[in-house]
Amino acid sequence: MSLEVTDIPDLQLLEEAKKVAAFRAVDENFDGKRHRVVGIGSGSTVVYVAQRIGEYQASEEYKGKVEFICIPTGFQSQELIISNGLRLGSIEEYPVVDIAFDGADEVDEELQLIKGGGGCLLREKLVSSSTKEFVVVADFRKKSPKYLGTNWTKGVPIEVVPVAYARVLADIRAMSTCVRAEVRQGGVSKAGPVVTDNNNFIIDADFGQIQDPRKLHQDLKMLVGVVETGLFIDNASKAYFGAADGSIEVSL
Ligand code: ABF
Repeated sequence: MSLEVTDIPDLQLLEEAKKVAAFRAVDENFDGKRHRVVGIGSGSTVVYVAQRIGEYQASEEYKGKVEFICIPTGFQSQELIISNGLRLGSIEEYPVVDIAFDGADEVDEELQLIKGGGGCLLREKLVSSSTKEFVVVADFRKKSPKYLGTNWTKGVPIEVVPVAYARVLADIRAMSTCVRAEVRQGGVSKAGPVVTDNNNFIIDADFGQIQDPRKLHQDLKMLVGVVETGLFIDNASKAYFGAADGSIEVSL
């Protein structure tokens, strides 16, 4: 689909919304004296998180005195960490993270999330489960009016081991709330399944409005071959939503 000239101002506003959310989230939550190990998530909003933390690292206050260690959730965030002059660490070296910032596909009123639209859900969940504070940064479109599954129709990403994909797909399609489920296509060759950083496949499953995300997550995790789901339950401590007019909404 080609972009119309009239779409460009909206895209710029959306970008501004992501930037204000990310900058505000870092400014209000990141404390370089306490937060030495920092999780940096994936997606387009977290780009501005890495930029802001890079600015802190380069500031008079921290330059040459303190080095933040940044833990990535995938290849893109690894590149972000490096390109912003930050020190790259790994979750194997630092299994306890002080604070982490990441985007989301949907956020409900209880701060339960759908993540994994970018395909990094396992590592994102590993980092978000290993951190003391998990701050979500997003634009206004990601806030669900009430239930997850309301805003977007992509559904819940589910990471599965390749050999089990057909079995898991059949099990998910047999669930009473499943509207549809497909293996995500468009990997490197564009003709086959997307392969994650962990060499797994992703199934995108649409369950319509999700009234009990915890139960759905548990049911999915019970299926043999499911490695992780994109339902992030009780992980987030705060969410920052940037609006097109530059204002911010914070959910606690
Ligand atoms: C990652 O990036 C994913 O979990 C989520 O799917 C996505 C959000 O991206 P963006 O910030 O581009 O909306 O955090």
